[in-house]
Order: sequence, then structure tokens, then C-alpha cells
Amino acid sequence: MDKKIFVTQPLLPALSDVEAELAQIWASKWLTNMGAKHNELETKLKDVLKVPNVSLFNNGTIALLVAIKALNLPAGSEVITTPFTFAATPHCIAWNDLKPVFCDIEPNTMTIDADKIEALITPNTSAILGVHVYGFPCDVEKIDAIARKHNLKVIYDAAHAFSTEVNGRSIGTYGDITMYSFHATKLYNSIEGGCLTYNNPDLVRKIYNLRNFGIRSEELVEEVGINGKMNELQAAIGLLNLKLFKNEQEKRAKVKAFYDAGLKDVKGIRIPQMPSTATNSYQYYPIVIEDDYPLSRNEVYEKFKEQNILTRKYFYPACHDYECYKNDLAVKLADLSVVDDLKNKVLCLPYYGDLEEEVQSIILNRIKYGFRS
Ligand code: T4K
Repeated sequence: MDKKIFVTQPLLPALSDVEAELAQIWASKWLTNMGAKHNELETKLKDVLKVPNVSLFNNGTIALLVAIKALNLPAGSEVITTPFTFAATPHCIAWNDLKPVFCDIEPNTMTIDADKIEALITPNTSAILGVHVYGFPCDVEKIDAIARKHNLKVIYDAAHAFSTEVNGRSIGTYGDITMYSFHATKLYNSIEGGCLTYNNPDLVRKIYNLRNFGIRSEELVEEVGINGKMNELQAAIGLLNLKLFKNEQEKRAKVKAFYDAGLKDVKGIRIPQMPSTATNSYQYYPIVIEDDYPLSRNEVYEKFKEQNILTRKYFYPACHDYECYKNDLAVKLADLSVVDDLKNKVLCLPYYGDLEEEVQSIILNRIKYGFRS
């Protein structure tokens, strides 16, 4: 390829629309601190995500950090989570002075294996943090039941699951708090950004405070807060992209249909399946390169790279392999054999609405014919 083909490209509004938004912001001279665009986006997202409460943030990581903080988990307690995720997930646990306990994953959805959670619960366990990885939903019903039985909090990282529904219900209404990321690489973006969604109205004040240095009013500081505020420029991009994300999903659905049809009978290539109860966010297109494919995952990655096609090994290394979690920062209890297998087999293919059909064909045919041509 003459140009680099990336795993994703951001959804971008028309520059003229951005200029119009900027003109309004300039005229208002209000750039951040819960401005008009921020508040409009917060309100609109309640409808789009079908959730009762939304709190916007400057990025998904700070949002997740605050979500964990807001639940007042006992200091030093254990949070059961998946190691098959982006670094931000366990880091937010550790930054809250809690211990990540890595649980194995389910082979199809690659989310935390709910059947393996209970064996990891100890008197020190305070919460479960599931990740809807690639947009595949965790087994939310089972996790809710475990949490109720053991009196645990549940947090979900839905960085990849914008607009996903399970059993006709928004994924952002499961658990105690859900985090969405609006990073440039996400299906829906505000350049950087994110939000928390939650059912409990008592959390509104707490999360508002934690996001804003704990400041309630000019002379009242209620909490040890942080600066998690989304600014007006981010919110303006977020508002414009709200009008565009469904069209982007439709375009990605076509790319998915093309990849699915071409890859379904290729020996050694497995396409993880979305559960029939869930809708697809169309965030990533992961394939599993099994042992009976002629090349390993790493060889496929390298072959593509030689041709300027930059696939990604999300999520290799897995979090339990990180230098910072090999020591006593994380609790090591579980058998992680499924994740240890899949971290060497999953490859995310280039996947975005404007991916040219010609490039899609090249990618597909390279895999189909084992890179022989
Ligand atoms: N939880 C999960 C499960 C997550 O996946 C993430 C973020 C978070 C939490 C934290 O949310 P945030 O705090 O980020 O809101 C990228 C993203 O930076 C990261 O947001 C994302 N997960 C992760 C899965 O992917 P990298 O290291 O792969 O980024 P980078 O710069 O290599 O970008 C990937 C490709 O995207 C590039 O090769 C080209 C394309 N790209 C990227 C950017 C930034 C563009 O075309 N334009 C751009 O502006 O982490």
C-alpha cells in the first residue's frame, strides 16, 4: 500500500460545522467548567445512551478512576477484573490503592468469565470490574447475581460499547457505574473524553464533586476531588459526532458483513460472535488466528505491516504480564489459561466506515490465501 492503513480512523465532523461551533464558543468566552455545550451534551447523552444519569469527563481513564473512588471501596480491598483489556482498566484500580485480582476470560466474547469469578472472592473482595471488550458484553446478568449474593459493587468499562444494548436494555444501566470512553479511536469521539452512567441518583452529587476538585460552591469543598472536567471544545465535537455515529455504525456494519462472509470458511480463522441478546457497537473487528492457520498471529501481523497495513494486537501483552503487575501490586490466584492462549491469537483488523472497498478486499484475500500471493 502507498499509504498506511490504520486499525481505525476517527469519526470527524465537517470542518465548517466545527468552525460554526467554535464561533459560538469564542463569542461566549466560556471555555470549560460545565459550560453550555457540556451541559447540552450531558443531557443529549441520556437519551442516546438510554440511561438516567450521565456525568461527562475529560477522558475515560479519569472517569473510571472517579467511578471507583465514588463507590468508597475499603482501602486495600480486592477488585476482580479481566487482564484482557487496555492498561487503563487495572491502573484505575491500582491508582485507587486497591488490588486488581485478574480473572480468566470466556473464549468467545473474551470478557471476564463469570463462572470463574466466585472462586476468586475472598473476605477482602469489594467489587467486580468487567470490561465489554471490543463491544462484546460481559455476562451482566450473572455478574449482577454474584454481586448481589456476595454484596459486591459492580463497575463496567464500556470504552468499546457505545450504544450497546443487552436484552433491549442499555449496557450503561447494568452494575453500579459504567464508564464510556470518547477517545479519538472510539466509535463515538469527542477527541478525548468519556462519561459515567449510573442508576443511583445519590451518586450525582458525589461524582460532580469528585470531577471538580470536590468544590461544591465558592466557599465549600466537600471531597478530595480531581480535575475531570470536559471542556467546551470537546463537548462541541461530541455534539456534532452525536449526529454522525449511527451512520458510521451502518458503514462499519457493511465492512463487517464483507469480512464475515469472506473469512467464515477460512481454516484456522475464528470470528468471535456477538451474543444474540446484544447489539453491536461496531468498535473493533477482532479475529482469532488458531493453531491450524498456516501462520501465527505474530506472523500475520508482520506480513500486514510489511504492506503498510497496521493491524493491532489488542490486548497483547495482557495486563497480568505488565512489569507493574508481576509484583505484589496485583493478587495472583487464578488460572489464566484462556487469556494466555488468546493474547497470542487475537488480531484486530483495520475497521472504520471509510475503509476503501479495495483495501478491504486486499486484507481479506491476504488472510484467505495465507499471504501466498
Ligand atoms: N478502557 C478500555 C477498555 C480502553 O480501551 C480504553 C482506551 C480506556 C479504558 C481508556 O479510555 P481513554 O482514557 O483513552 O478515554 C488507543 C487509545 O489511545 C485508547 O484510548 C484505547 N483505549 C486503546 C484501545 O487504543 P493506542 O496506544 O492503540 O493508540 P494509538 O495512538 O496507537 O492509536 C491507534 C490507531 O488509531 C493509530 O494507529 C492510528 C489511529 N489514530 C489514532 C489517533 C490517536 C488516528 O487515526 N487518529 C488519532 O488521532 O491506544
